[in-house]
Amino acid sequence: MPWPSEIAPDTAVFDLIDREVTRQSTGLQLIASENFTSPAVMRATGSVLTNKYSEGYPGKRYYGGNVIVDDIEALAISRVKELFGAEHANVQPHSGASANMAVYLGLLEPGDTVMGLSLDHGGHLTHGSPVNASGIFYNFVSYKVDPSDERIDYDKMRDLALEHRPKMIVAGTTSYPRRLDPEVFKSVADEVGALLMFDVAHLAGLIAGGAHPNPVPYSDIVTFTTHKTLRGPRGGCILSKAEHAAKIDKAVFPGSQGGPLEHAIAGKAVAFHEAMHPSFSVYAHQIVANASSLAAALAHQGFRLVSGGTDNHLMVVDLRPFDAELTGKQAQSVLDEAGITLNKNNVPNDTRSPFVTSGVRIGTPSVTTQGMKEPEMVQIAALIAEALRGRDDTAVLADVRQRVAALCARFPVYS
Ligand code: DSN
Repeated sequence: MPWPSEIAPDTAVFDLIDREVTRQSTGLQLIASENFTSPAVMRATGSVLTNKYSEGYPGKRYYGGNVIVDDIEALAISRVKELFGAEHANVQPHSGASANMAVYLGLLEPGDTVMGLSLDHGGHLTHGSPVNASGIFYNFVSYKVDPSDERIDYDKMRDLALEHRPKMIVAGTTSYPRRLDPEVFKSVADEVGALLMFDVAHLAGLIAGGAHPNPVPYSDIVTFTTHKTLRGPRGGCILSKAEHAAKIDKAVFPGSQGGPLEHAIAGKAVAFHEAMHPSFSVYAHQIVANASSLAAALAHQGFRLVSGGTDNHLMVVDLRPFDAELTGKQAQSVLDEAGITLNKNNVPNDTRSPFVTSGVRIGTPSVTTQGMKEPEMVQIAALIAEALRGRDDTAVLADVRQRVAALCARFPVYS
């Protein structure tokens, strides 16, 4: 029996995919957690590996026919261990959230006390938000940024750790523009006898490229996603010290997942290989240089940068000094119309709700993959400011939209 699409191509879906190709290639993609993955990664991800069941691990599967899959997964594991200098790797988590939950399942008991950065100060849902399983099953205590400089208050974090004696400290961020200091986290974790987990979903590519300190030597566990700065397929990964390997593997499978997505694992293997190439380090450093230029240019346009700027791939922009009436929600929607894609984001101690917000988060991984550099960052800041100033004027938005498309046409991502 042939597949139905052999007879009648599914134009409904493929037309929509074509429209998404156009959207991605004619607009500016500034969501800090997104990137353009390579054709090689997409080839692996769209391969026949999607047909295979392979519950278990290389050499210990519950199904036959895994001799090639074993080699693929073993290759992904050895590459990622080499890339980050890790003792153990599990490449099966379907996402960053799955990776984090597997770590908690493997190393904690329900009700254990854990510390994580508050979501509204740049942490992640899976670092103890009350609406997430992490906050439902574990007793998370949140540390915060210092209101005076909007950087993590390491002294208060230590005080909290001494008070609450957590079993684990989670260091990790989704909208924090500053460097994380693995040595400080390690010293606090050691002082209170806590396990240290770094969630570097956002930073993995910068770490692989040497543009951010590597927390692996300091941490019991490091989790990350493979599709952000690392530029791989959508998915997650867990690195650990050898002593935690058995517990982590058991918590991923059978603890929290069934069959691994071996097509995604093959895509991860390709991405790890690409990240080992010397050009990836140039890319990672350019992401940071671009973010720094974009932040400076936005400040010049009258925006306030949370913490005064950025050390990494992203910035959180406080819109209030630019226009006290403008919310993050409105800015996201106006900029969408102008072909500039980013997301609304709370600023620390925001008076507006997470659905409205006073800020936006902007990242440079995608535009850097396209080959844009510092001069284009200055143009992007001007386009953002112009669209937001003229947000009630459809002609202004149409004009910005056109100039955005012209800029993107100079930096085609897929030929
Ligand atoms: N959703 C991701 C982000 O945008 O930062 C985190 O999981």
